[in-house]
Amino acid sequence: MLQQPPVKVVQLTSPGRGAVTTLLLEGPGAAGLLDTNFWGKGNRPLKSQPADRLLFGHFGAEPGEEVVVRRCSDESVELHCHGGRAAAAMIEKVLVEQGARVVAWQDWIVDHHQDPITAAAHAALAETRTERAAAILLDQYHGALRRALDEIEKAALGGRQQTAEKLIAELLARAELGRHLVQPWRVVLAGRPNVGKSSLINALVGYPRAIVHHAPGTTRDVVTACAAIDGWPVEFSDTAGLHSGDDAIERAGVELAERKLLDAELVVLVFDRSAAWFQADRTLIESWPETLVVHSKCDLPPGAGSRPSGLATSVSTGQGIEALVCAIGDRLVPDPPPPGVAMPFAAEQLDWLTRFSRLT
Ligand SMILES: Nc1nc2c(ncn2[C@@H]2O[C@H](COP(=O)(O)OP(=O)(O)OP(=O)(O)O)[C@@H](O)[C@H]2O)c(=O)[nH]1
Ligand SMILES: [Mg+2]
Repeated sequence: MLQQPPVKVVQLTSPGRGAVTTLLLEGPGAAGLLDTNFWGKGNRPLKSQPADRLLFGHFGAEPGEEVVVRRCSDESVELHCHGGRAAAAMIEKVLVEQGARVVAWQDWIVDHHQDPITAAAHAALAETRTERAAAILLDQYHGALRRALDEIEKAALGGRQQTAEKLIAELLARAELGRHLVQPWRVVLAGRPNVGKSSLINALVGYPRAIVHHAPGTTRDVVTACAAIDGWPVEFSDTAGLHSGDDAIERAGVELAERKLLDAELVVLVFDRSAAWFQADRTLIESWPETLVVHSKCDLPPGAGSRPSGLATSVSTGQGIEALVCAIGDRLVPDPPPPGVAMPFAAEQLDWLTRFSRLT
């Protein structure tokens, strides 16, 4: 006789503290397994209750954990308990002792989709942070990327190699954007000490994330903050002022800053417009030619020396901050994709495209 597979227990809400944690029990015997542990009003078995009715009761030995239960079918039951790790962990432990198997939500998603692209889009949707990125992932969930891949395959099989290559190139050109639907763009603010980097990151994210002080050398560690620019997820990093000093802690801060700069997708170099322009400033720009140049403190009288073009900003008056946000958005995504466009967003999709392009 075939043995029945164990009931799966999947946590559908994010791990960690929250108001409510939702567990799904799925598989043959799911409602029966919950019945063994659930006692609601009148102690009527779950199976005898109408489907989809919300039932309040308790789970486990008295006094039990307060839960709300919904039987979608005999093979699928939702259980909502208090948020936080303890309640869900206790319920999972009891169910596992009775033969259930805990399944990670990512694996549960894969089991529920025939197409790996739909499964990947479903999982990525749970990880994405902005509405725009979610809309693009939703397009992939609804088949935009699958249709594009099918078209490539059809073109290649039909001997239309050039069409296939063109379509592959189009998709690969969007790969960087696709990667950032879940991973934020890394934007690093750098410059000499006291030029206003921390003030600027605070203005960009809209709250006082980094310490601002009139003494140079205030920021030593890398301070990060996440925001959305034009709907794209961005991680800003504030760094220690770049200079060569004797203080060991400051030197360690500068080394950290330099490492962060190497890892950046966009560097915003900040210069204090109210201070004189030095040769060291020019050298800094030459070291980071792709950078976005900002001249800060433009509410103050300008310092001596002619300086290269850049965006004038002031956190005191707000001048140039909106323009800086737009400039960062334009640099990261110069050519925003139209709605509904196909976009690869996972490593295995890029592997497929690269392998397929070698075959055509
Ligand atoms: N008037 C004026 N002052 C500013 C502006 N931006 C920053 N400041 C002042 O400049 C000083 C240094 O600002 P910070 O933001 O701490 O500079 P920083 O580049 O992060 O400095 P370090 O962390 O030491 O490298 C503080 O006294 C700020 O209040 C501005 O736009 N206008
Ligand atoms: Mg600082």
